[in-house]
Amino acid sequence: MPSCFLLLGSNLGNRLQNIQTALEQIQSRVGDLLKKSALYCTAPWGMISKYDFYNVVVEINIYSDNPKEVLKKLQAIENSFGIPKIRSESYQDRHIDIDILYFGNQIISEEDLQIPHLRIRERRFVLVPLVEIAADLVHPIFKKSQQELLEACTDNLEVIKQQDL
Ligand code: PH2
Ligand code: MG
Ligand code: MG
Repeated sequence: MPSCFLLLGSNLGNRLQNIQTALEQIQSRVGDLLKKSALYCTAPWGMISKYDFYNVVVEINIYSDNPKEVLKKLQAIENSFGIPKIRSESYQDRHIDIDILYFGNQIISEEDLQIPHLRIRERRFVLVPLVEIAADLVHPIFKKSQQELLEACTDNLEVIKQQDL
């Protein structure tokens, strides 16, 4: 089974508890947790919000080789935290957000699913935890390691290590 990298984010409620609960649900319904980055406190990216995020990147060994099935399960986990009242095009404060960053070496470009995640290289809050657990992992399109992507990243928003998980 391919190994898959996920980003978890929370900026509402008990952020650490939200992330821990989501990780337990991922472990029981989606795949075995292989590696976990530390917990990072990160400034809101691409949105105006009073609330900083907690972000974590994990590597999992997924139980299914079907990315659409994995996406559905992750969305079900997100929805168990409550469905946002307003459907909006812009980013919103969230109890939990789970994004697929990489799914093995697969490249998928569909309306509801893009893998690798389209904005990895623009986001320090993704690259810092990724480098912590997978510095040498090569991006299947850009052919650059996560370390190289971080070195080239021009995002200056704060990413501060909070604690180990
Ligand atoms: N997620 C977003 C938009 N902005 N900023 C930070 N720091 N962390 C996130 O997880 C995040 C964000 C959309 O999903
Ligand atoms: Mg997201
Ligand atoms: Mg998302």
